[in-house]
Amino acid sequence: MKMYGNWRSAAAFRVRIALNLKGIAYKEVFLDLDSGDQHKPDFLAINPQGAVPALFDGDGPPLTQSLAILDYLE
Ligand SMILES: N[C@@H](CCC(=O)N[C@@H](CS)C(=O)NCC(=O)O)C(=O)O
Repeated sequence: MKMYGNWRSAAAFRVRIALNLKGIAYKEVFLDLDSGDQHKPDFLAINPQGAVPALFDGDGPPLTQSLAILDYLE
């Protein structure tokens, strides 16, 4: 899996913790929220809400909203 996150995002932490507890391998792409990476067109194409986390499972569509992602992982 591939997750877009940020080191101080509580929502991204939620997903990171679940991925680690479940032993799911993932790669994390860190967005610099202070610099506005979340508002750049490349990321808005992934999550039009301009927020992390966003998770990709294989070639599937991007998953957003941390609680919905937790549900998906479960
Ligand atoms: N309800 C969303 C909240 C996502 C959210 O607000 N993420 C924050 C970081 S914790 C963010 O990306 N903010 C972007 C910004 O501040 O522009 C979730 O649980 O995933």
